[in-house]
Amino acid sequence: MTAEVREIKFQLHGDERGQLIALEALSDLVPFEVKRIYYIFDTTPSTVRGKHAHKELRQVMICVSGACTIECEMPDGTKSEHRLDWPDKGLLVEGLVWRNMKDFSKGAVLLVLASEHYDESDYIRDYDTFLAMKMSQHDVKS
Ligand code: T46
Repeated sequence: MTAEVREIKFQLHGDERGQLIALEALSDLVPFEVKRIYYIFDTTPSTVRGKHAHKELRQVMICVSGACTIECEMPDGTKSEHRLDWPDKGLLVEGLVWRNMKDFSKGAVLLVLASEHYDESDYIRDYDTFLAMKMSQHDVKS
């Protein structure tokens, strides 16, 4: 699984009644079968969640209410920050990406579509292990 982080803009179907967004699995915007959905809410502004990477998991994150920031570190060391502050913004995160979720606004709800069922063995929760794994991934490619 090649690591990837990509911002996604969903199509709005809006009219005078309000907005609607439809997401379909196995599409350009959600390029996997969705096997699990979870959501994070009732956070505090100072909370930092995540602090882990995944080996194989593919996910699309959407802040369906409020806002939060996703901080990512790629296997090549590239770091990026993505503010999800409107429901038409999504973030595709795949493979070995160290991620932190932070700066939650009051009432933020972060919805996540995931390609696999929950599996703790897919998590890398130790940063030094992530560094070692990213070094070996980088070495293989270079
Ligand atoms: C991720 C970020 C964006 C389950 O039992 N089932 C689940 O599907 C999930 C996601 C979690 N859990 C349990 C495991 C822990 O005991 O819920 C507890 C909290 O999980 P965690 O500390 O991993 O939560 P976050 O917010 O740090 O990370 C979550 C996802 O776990 C992770 O895959 O990419 O959101």
